[in-house]
Amino acid sequence: MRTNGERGSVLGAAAIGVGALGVGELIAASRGDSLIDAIGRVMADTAPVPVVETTVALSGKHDKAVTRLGVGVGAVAATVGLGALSDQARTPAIAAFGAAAAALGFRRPTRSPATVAGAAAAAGVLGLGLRRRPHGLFGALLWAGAGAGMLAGARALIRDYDRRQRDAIRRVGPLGGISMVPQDGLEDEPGLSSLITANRSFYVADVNLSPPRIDPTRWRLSVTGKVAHPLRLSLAELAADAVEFDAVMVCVHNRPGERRAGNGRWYGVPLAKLLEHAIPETGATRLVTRAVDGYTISLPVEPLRSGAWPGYLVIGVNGEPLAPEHGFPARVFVPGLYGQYTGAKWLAELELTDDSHIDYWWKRGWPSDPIWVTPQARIDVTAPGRVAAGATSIAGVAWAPPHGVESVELRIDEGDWRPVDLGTELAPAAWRRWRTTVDLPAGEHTIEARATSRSGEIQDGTSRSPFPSGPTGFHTVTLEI
Ligand SMILES: Nc1nc2c(c(=O)[nH]1)N[C@H]1C(S)=C(S)[C@@H](COP(=O)(O)O)O[C@H]1N2
Ligand SMILES: [Mo]
Repeated sequence: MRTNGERGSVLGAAAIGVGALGVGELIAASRGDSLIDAIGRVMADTAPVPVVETTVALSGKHDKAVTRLGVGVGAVAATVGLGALSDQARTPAIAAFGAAAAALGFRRPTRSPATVAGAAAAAGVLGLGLRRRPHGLFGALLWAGAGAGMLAGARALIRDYDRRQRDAIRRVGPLGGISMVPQDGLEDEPGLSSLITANRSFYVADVNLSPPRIDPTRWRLSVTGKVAHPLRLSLAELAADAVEFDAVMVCVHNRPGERRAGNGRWYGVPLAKLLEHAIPETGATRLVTRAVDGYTISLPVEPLRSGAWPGYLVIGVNGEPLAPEHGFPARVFVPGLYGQYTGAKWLAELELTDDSHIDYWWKRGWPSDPIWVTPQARIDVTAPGRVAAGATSIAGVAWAPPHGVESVELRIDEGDWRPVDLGTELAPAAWRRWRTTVDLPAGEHTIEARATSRSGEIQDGTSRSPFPSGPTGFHTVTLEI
């Protein structure tokens, strides 16, 4: 049993934790940076694969919020732990914590003097606060309230920096254009995914808690390493060589039926063309796509150079520059490869190297060779639930990039597979919408969908987790009539 005094001291220590985090975050945010996000990025970079996979599976599109919450809870728990130490043991422990947090400000992905200062100040506040522990509920509330206020203030400062970044992007102006709103003949199906995914609804997946901010007027893309002609190109110079293409991007974590996939009309420079200008030297076997924070994804040079893999350096989507969270000002996209193999967002350089470079996911235990997206069909219309008897419309999207969708079939109550009607194909690498009408008697029914690619690959119905080669299985929906 805990005594009242012990309970009070735990509460007091927790409140001091909130206060210290608030001070650190506010100082980092004065320059638009975040101590919480710096800690979160270390967690993302170092967490073992099963922890990452479980977090992604359970938190869905809230993975970043869940990580931030984890940092907050962890900081408060650590403070309670420090509070339980003797006075002599506590000082070196706090110094160690402070130094570890400050090191994040020197670490490449989140390098920031303001984060270093914030971490040092947070450690100082922690030391002082835990020595003169607040007494009673009132003291604890004061600390927690002040901490929460500073955290809110920090968020407001960061939002202001983000707003200025969006303004800078807006000044870049349109990039590419949706000259014509694409149509596929299935426009009259309410509830069906749009043929082109709107930029604001496009899924976000990356290891950054917040997108890096890049000044478009100063940014240049470097093509370096084993090349005869290194290049340095501005956004305007890249735009001069850009072309439009339609393609679906799919995250390797997208289990059947999920929405970590989006279809875009992209605007970019063919990588084959960039390589032709740069002229790779003999021995340049890998193209390392490196983000401004050092994150890398590497691709084999040969198929990109020959055009066998039609990869692009993308600078726009759906008529606009890339949004901050989608990699502004540039990213690499090879339609058909899963998102985590397709190339880096927030691109800084393309480096041609030999096979010795170990990229981000390879280091984390994923296969070193790129993984291709497998055919997948998703049921959008007729959400799980009760439906009236009679003819029911069932519709969805399917993809099999880069070859294209040959057919989509439905199976009801484990009966025979029956083909559905396909919308017009935008491009083989794009997703394809489909629709059919079924007549179902009263009762509960199971509906499954599968896609077949034009290269003859039939969607695999075995349920398999994303790690290590991508998920498989059918999207299954239960209807009650
Ligand atoms: N720099 C950088 N690029 C990245 C990632 C990342 O973490 N950092 N994640 C990759 C993954 S896993 C996916 S699925 C796609 C997602 O792109 P989106 O967020 O624009 O949908 O970006 C890829 N490019
Ligand atoms: Mo991903």
